[in-house]
Amino acid sequence: MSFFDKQQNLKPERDENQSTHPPKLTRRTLLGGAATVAVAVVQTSWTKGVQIGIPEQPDDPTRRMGIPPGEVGTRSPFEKVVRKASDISSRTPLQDLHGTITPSDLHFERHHNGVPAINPATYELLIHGQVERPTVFSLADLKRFPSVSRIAFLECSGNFRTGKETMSPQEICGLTSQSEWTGVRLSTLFREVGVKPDSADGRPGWFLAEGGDAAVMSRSIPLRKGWDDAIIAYAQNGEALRPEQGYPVRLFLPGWEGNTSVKWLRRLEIGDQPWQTREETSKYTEGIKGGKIRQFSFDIDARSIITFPAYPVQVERGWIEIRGLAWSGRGKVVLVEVSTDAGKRWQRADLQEPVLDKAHVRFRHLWQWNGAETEIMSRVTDETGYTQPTFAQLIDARGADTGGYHFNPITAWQIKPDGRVLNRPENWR
Ligand SMILES: Nc1nc2c(c(=O)[nH]1)N[C@H]1C(S)=C(S)[C@@H](COP(=O)(O)O)O[C@H]1N2
Ligand SMILES: [Mo]
Repeated sequence: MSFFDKQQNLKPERDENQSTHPPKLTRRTLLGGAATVAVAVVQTSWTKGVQIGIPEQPDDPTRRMGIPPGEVGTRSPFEKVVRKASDISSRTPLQDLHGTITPSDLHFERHHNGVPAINPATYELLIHGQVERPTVFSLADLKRFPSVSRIAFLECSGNFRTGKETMSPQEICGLTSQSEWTGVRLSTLFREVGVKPDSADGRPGWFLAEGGDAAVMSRSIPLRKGWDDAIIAYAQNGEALRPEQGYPVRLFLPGWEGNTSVKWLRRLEIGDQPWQTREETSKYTEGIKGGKIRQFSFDIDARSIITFPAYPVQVERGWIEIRGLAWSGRGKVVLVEVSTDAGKRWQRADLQEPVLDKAHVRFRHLWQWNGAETEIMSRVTDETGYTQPTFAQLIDARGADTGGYHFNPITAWQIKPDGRVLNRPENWR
């Protein structure tokens, strides 16, 4: 049946809530399904609108003055897009987003002792230790240096959950988000205070990054990363950092586990060995085969996930654009493959340009679903040649006790004959 045939089938809607007006076209009307279904969807979204407190809608918005501009924008009240939050973290609703930039108010949050209130006027960053000129920088000082902006993801290395079929991308791996970060290169400040490129005996140097929150969260970072691409960030997506993201200043280490991007940064100390802080000894280490524990797993391993179709959506047979995100902390994504037959055959997905270094990349793959039960999944390969592993490969490499960090398995979605999309039970542990 063609699009035009379907239009003929649409009958004018008549009920108590709506006076007679031309039937509205919905995406559903355009893409398939019986005409009666299309009408039902219009009514459903209308009813929802009333329930969530939308002011009474004129039948024709062109006949009534709209609301005037406000000081800050708002999200349409029809868009029920939220971070799901616990006491210690909130998660980006990956299944509701498009493109690659995470709206700042939907960036995931992870804090070890809450969000501190820091006055930017009295804020100070101390850089000391093995430097020629120990220095205290105000926020204004930091903003005077040459600045840099960079689009990159931030992911918590504890970003993996599974255990039931009814889990969305947000629940499985919502601790990853992407922003444009602006600040001063740490290498600029290193030169300013006189950090020597290497310690005298050639050992790699380290620096300690310390937060000014109630957790006083601290991590030891190889100096190399500071010289390479570390940013002392004061802005995110064009505005000052959000308090939840470290206002007024955070360390941002592109591609490295989120924990090292210390928020509410107040102190950097230069030294020649790691400080062995809590976050790099009892936490943020993971088991490897043979009962050993690996420390300082800084890089985020390449990962991808299909964000559409994914739980909780229900799909209809016909053309479906499979969409998802892929990223690697080690560089650029070079290949994303999608399987629509439970991993038997893989096809190259399209990557949205520009493909940026250490950044979320949007991939897409057109698929015609015939209505039969199947599984869909994606896997990414980065420029180092690393390919995203299966759950079984990860368990095998780590031994039984995975510790839960740096767990980036291929995520598969079951497509049920009725169109429900569910997390695959084989991923359970
Ligand atoms: N000072 C401080 N920095 C911190 C944390 C914290 O609790 N305190 N949490 C870390 C962890 S575990 C992660 S994953 C990231 C989360 O950054 P976000 O909340 O901006 O997403 O910040 C890191 N930096
Ligand atoms: Mo984290």
